[in-house]
Amino acid sequence: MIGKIALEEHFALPETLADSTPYAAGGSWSLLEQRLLDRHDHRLSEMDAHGIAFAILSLNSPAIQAIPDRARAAETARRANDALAESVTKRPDRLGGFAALPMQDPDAAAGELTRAVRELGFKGALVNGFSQVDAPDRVAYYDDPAYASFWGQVEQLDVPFYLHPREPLLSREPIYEGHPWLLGPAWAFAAETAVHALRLMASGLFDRHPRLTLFLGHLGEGLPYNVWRIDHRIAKMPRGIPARRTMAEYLRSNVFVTTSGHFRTPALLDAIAELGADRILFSVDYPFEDTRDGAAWFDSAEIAEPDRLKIGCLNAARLFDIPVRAG
Ligand code: GRE
Ligand code: ZN
Repeated sequence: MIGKIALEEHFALPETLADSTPYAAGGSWSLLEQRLLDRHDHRLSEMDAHGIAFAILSLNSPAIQAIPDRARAAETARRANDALAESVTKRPDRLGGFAALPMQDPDAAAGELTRAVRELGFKGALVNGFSQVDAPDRVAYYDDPAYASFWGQVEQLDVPFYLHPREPLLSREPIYEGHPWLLGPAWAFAAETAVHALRLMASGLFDRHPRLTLFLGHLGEGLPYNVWRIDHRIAKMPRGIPARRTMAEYLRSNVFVTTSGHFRTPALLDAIAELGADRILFSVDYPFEDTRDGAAWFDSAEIAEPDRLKIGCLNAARLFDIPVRAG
């Protein structure tokens, strides 16, 4: 399929690059490094080679979220967004931007998102999970009441908030001790991100802001598969949950998921069954994943052709106002 649109595609600033060193597979750091720093040359030729017409770029992980100093987090986010905006301006026909946000300071985050959307033309925000605030072991999750006005501003700007994975803090997660192979994209990313997304839903965030939209990568970080049991058990044991609706209802009314790094047809079919094909969007997770793997899988996955068109490009074109070049 040509004309695909991809939404979880990353770059790095020289100063955030080191955050990605743990994810270089088998001695391939110099290649990963080059690809994270490049925002045009190789990136666009990979997109050309595999039928991707448009990509929305975002900063690597955890980057801003791992800078406890509020002022430095805000400055770095601003620099990242300005650098990305400059690249997007050179190829507005191929590239868009999601803003990095200094969530350490909710007002600064709302201000930076507003600037990124109104002045830089960005399509929304992509945030790498919880933020470390003031000290490396102090964390903030975004269901905290301190984010009430931040979320109001996101809803008002009418742009999505992409909750992207980051590594949990090992000081808080002894379960991974001695099992490094379970960290990162193998498991810990999904576990961390799924719980954070459930915290947002269960907090009643989407009752207060019904037009707010949350994006999740990796086919929803396991939530589509697990949501029936989550709701089944919450209904039996609500324990004072603030949310007025079920998690499945929020998945179907406020959440979109992308195929980033999860190139598996039975998992895609499950996500289609739980959320509907209008809420699923193609992505690769370049350069942590190979564009070839994601595109070859998606182009020949056994799904209905109208769904392939929606997931491959029509949903993103509608949501982000991107021209359709599908075929
Ligand atoms: C991601 O962005 O989701 C990611 C990384 C590093 C390794 C794998 C991966 O940031 O999926
Ligand atoms: Zn990613």
